[in-house]
Amino acid sequence: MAEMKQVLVPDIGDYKGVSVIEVMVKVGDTINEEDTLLTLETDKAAMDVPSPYSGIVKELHVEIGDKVSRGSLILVMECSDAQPAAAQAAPESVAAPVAASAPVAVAAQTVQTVVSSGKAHASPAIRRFARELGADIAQIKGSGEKGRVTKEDVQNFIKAALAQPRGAAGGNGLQVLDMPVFDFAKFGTIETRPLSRIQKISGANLHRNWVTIPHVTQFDEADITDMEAFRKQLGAEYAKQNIKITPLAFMLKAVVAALQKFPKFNASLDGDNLILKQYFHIGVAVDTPDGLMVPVLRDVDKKGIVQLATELAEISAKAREKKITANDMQGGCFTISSLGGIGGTAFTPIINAPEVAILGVSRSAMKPVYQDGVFVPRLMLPLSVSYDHRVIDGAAAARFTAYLAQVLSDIRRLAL
Ligand code: CAO
Repeated sequence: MAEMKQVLVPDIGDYKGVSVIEVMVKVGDTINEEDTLLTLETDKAAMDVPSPYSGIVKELHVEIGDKVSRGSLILVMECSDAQPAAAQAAPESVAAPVAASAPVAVAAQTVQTVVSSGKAHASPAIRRFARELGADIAQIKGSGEKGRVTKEDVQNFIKAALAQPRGAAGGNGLQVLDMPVFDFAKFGTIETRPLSRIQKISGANLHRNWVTIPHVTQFDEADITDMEAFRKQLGAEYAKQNIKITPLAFMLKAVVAALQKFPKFNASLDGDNLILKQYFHIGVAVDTPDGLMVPVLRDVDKKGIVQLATELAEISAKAREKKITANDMQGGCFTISSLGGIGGTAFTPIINAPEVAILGVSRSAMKPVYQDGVFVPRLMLPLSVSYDHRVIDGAAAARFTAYLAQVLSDIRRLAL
């Protein structure tokens, strides 16, 4: 049967006239035994007052700023269940103590926690509330007395976080530890070199793309034996005009053929929409002494291998001579990062947002390939396609990469 019970301020040691700094309940709330009702603060300690009963709050007799002492009436509650052990053990006029065994000692410990954080000023109950909602109390601006973080501040912080747009442009709410500061000189001689402007800019972009895009990398190999034979033949023809035909010019064309067959790879995410592009501008990662740059070759679908080889040489020279403009690096649909001239068997390139996929090319090598019952030596090119899994499924990525390998293996397909 329902019973009305008074909840009083419990034993709080020798403190009298203690300030109420937080009231966690209101009339009509259903609360459980041990839920925090309010937080009190003395000049030395902040302490939570838990509920000795489960029930419904019928009357509330305190508000923030009130001064209370042991025995002050906090609220009247309608309880339907049997009285809990803690309440039974308490003196009739006083509800359960602040903490079950050693109230003041526990409260003092709580204060130590509050003070040691050094950043946010918040009661233990508010800290717990923030923790339960996954909010970092240190990031919440307090609107209460002396900048104290209130329950409303935590709620508003969570609401604001939820209202932020998802995706690369929105706040990502990553809650990670700060990197510790190391004194490297303690362990040996060091030299400090500032990062170049390009390194700082590309580093920040790479970091954002790495943490905000769910990357998966698909690996495959293309048999480029025939392509290489043709490239060498073409290279000899154009050498007198000083045009170097590198494998990358063929890859640009092959990538466009694959983008045309799989349009989702030639897209960008815009909120809940996918923007499918009908142009084919391909970025090429260029290694420069000052860091990584990604100039964009325009309308690759409309250009031939020789023209692309020429433009590639021009744009990479421009990048290395620091003559590249912001315009030269904009509007890309897909990026190729080729480390083939250097080495390696595979790698996992980072997507160049807002693009949704990137091709990494490693060094080709002669390998024995089993064909018609015998092993034959073939020149195999490793391909690594990283893709945004929000846009592209694994099966589509496998088909795209296999198709790319197929086109490179038989470049006559570029003419189709
Ligand atoms: N396998 C084997 N050899 C390859 C090859 C491959 N996949 N790709 C290129 N090569 C060869 C070329 O044929 C050339 O050989 P020769 O000098 O004997 O003709 C040599 O490697 C050097 O090629 P290159 O670098 O001059 O030309 P490229 O078209 O392959 O690359 C460019 C141009 C600008 C992409 C390249 O110079 C570059 O900067 N690569 C680095 C990109 C990068 O840093 N990516 C990482 C980004 S993430 O950090």
